[in-house]
Amino acid sequence: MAISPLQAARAAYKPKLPKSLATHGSAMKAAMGAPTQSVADQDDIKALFPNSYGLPVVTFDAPADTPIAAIKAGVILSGGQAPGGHNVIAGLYDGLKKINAGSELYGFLGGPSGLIDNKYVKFDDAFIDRYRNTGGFDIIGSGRTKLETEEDFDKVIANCKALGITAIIIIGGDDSNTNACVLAEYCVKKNSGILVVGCPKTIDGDMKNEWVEASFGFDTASKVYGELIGNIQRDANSAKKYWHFIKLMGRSASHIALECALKTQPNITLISEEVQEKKMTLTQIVEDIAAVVKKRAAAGKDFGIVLVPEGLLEFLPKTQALIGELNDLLAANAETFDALEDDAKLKFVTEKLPEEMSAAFTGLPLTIKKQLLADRDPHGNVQVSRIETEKLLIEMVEALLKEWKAKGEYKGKFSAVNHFFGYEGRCAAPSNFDADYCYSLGYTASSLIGAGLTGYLSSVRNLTKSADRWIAGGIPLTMMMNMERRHGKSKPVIKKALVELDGKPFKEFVANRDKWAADDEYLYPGPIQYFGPSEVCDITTTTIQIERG
Ligand code: FBP
Repeated sequence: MAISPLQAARAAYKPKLPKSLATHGSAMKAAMGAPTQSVADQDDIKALFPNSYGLPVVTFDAPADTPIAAIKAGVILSGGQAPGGHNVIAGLYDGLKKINAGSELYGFLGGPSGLIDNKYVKFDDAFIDRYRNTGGFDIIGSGRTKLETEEDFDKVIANCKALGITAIIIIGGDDSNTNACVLAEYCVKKNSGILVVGCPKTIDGDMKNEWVEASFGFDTASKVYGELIGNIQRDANSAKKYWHFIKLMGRSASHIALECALKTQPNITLISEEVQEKKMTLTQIVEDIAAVVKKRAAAGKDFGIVLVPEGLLEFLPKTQALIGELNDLLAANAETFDALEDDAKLKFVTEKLPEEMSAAFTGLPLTIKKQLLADRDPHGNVQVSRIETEKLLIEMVEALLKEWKAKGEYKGKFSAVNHFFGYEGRCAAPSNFDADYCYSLGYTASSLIGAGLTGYLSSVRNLTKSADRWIAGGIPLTMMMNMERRHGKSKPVIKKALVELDGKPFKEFVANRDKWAADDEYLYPGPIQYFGPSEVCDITTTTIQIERG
């Protein structure tokens, strides 16, 4: 198979590991910390996870006391693609072989459904070598099927037992690791002898907490978007005739938008969490944007850049309540609703919604209404990547500027271009940071399994330091759980980490945004560099640097 010169050069890259693992290999002794609590709803979570609640945080500093027998493990990639997934699998494979050369790794195909339907491949050296340091999830594919029912779990256990597999590694985001947590509990309850370990993946960056400093893929994806935004800024600043509205992925939290703002210093960046905190309406957001357009026009600058987080609409209090109501309504009437034609769907919803919500729904443009009624993902989430918020904002800003112009309050020219950066970043060749971090996460996952641990998330910390100073270990999945409403029911799920408005990265942004709005202080990060000086090639995200000093 033909590969590009960069792929050939990257194939030879040797990812760095934390010193403890690089020195002792992956057969490690787990140093146990104190018992833990879930982030919220402790009584509910404890009752739902009696066998895995309260486990201690573990770290790996010293080698295992005795040799570990060969392990047969199975791995899945779950949810949206994120750069570095292949390196997690490579690290896991190498780690298992290092524990015992007789170990074997199976990859289940197409995400969680592969585990249920028993579709798998068996890895060997040549197979793994083809995917080292490459982007994408094409090694085994991914999917968003939810592992939820006892029937699913029983099939997973039966399939693993038939292959002799005693450990499952789930590489995924908050929803997928929720699956991992529930499956781990079930496997213990059923005395199955199968361990379950997760790895923190998602470009959205919202699977983080005190112990998980970053989800993998966030660094590479935001670097790709940063490059593209920088290029557009140069173009805007050269042509001086367009306002670019750029929607950025991140289904819920605005971490990507904030990171890209700090990297590129655009004129306007909306942060959904702030919009929610200030209980802003769409009209207020539009007025704020139009005010900046007007001010810049008065200074002779009819151009600029606006970054829009993908999940914005879900954070507008009114729309949020509307989406919550729609989710419950659609879940309760799924069969009837699915059988209706588009127009009938709109009518059905308008009639069934409470009066005030129905009015809010009716007031939305038709395209947005249809997008809000589109299928939920298997975890019950609105598929916000399909909602064209950036176009909606352009339309509304344009209309308001027209009004101001008619009143003689605005004299500029507003010509806008819309963009959506999402899929462009999800399968990029992982940055050195993600290549190292992912390989270390996979290697650490093998150590967790080797130590006989289940219900854990592979954790590699101290990420602002060089890789040799990273700390490898595991954190209990139940520690991250709380109760949330999904598909109209209260369910245990891993809590999403939103942008903290009292956190240092957001404060840094606030301290600068007025200056960035008026002046053109654009930064041009350029493409990811894989070879060259460390200060260019090995930098972590701006957010972690600011957060962790
Ligand atoms: P994960 O949370 O599974 O990592 O997915 C994140 C994401 O990339 C979001 O940013 C985006 O809204 C969504 O996936 C798109 O999903 P899909 O790939 O199903 O279109």
